[in-house]
Amino acid sequence: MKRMFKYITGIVLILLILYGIIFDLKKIKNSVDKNSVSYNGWLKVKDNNILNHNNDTFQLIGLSTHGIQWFNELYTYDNMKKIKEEYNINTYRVSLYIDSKSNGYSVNGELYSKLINIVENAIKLDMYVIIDWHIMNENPNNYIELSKDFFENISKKYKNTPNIIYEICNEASLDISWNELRDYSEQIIKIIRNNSKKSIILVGTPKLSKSIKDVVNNQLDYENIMYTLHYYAGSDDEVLNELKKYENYKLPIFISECGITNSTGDGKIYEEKFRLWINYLNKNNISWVFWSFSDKDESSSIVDKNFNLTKTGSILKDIIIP
Ligand code: IDC
Repeated sequence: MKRMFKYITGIVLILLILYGIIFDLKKIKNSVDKNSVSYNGWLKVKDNNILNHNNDTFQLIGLSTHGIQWFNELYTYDNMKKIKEEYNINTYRVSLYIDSKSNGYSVNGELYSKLINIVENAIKLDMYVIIDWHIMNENPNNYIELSKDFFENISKKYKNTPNIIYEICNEASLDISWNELRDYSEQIIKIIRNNSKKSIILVGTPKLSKSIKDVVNNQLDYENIMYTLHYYAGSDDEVLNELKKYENYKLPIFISECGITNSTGDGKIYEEKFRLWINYLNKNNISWVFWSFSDKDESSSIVDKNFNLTKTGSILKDIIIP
């Protein structure tokens, strides 16, 4: 009788332990963040899609910083964490302005360490992070040596880091042809690829990154390249038209900047148009980044000086997490 009792208690104990293990495993499985870099790993480009390391399609959705020479204090780990959680985003884009008028990197070498700090915050948050060489309405060749040097250093530093995505020219001015831009891009891509074999590289397109018509039949001959388009709801109807027009080409497109205002970044908010735009992107699994994560007093900013969401910030939240 005693023996029987011991035997049954033993079995019950074993069952309890097994149940505990299974329950814990389930908990661990449920707590895996499917939006994170740990889960998705190195990304790759296949036709017009981004795939994660299990070859499942994946969409990046995120926010772009404003110029880090002006708003560096805003991009602390805590603030970036709050905004990540508020919006459930998986990507930050860090804007490194280059021009001297904006006190950019060409005259302000200190920005390098500021950029690294923000990139490191994003890595700690297990997010993808786009390093944006923020050429603004200029010829990227004006800074070609600086650009080569920068991408050589940074791609060496991050050659084994799957979080990093390189954007090698934000917006080239209207007078630059695709051939010229393509040539610039090829020089920089070679440098990055020499260090980092797999990272996705985002290439700016003509007309301030608003036109792919010359790109579709003259693409770069490298893997894991995507072409950027920028869209502002108040001024860029033609960008959406162009996207639709060239849909069949399966060009890998990345929307590295889009906004709910007109292209000045200020003034009226175009909520309806912006919603239609995002619907189109989400339906087609096109990755997008919003301008901007800043508290500047302009209508494209998502937070105010007290770090509360602005009207734009609230609309965006409702769009991302309906
Ligand atoms: C805008 C900022 C604005 C700043 C201006 C010049 O919102 O505060 O005064 O740049 O530095 C872009 C650019 C991006 C612009 C944004 C909105 O890439 O730098 O930011 N925009 O104008 N392309 C189209 C729109």
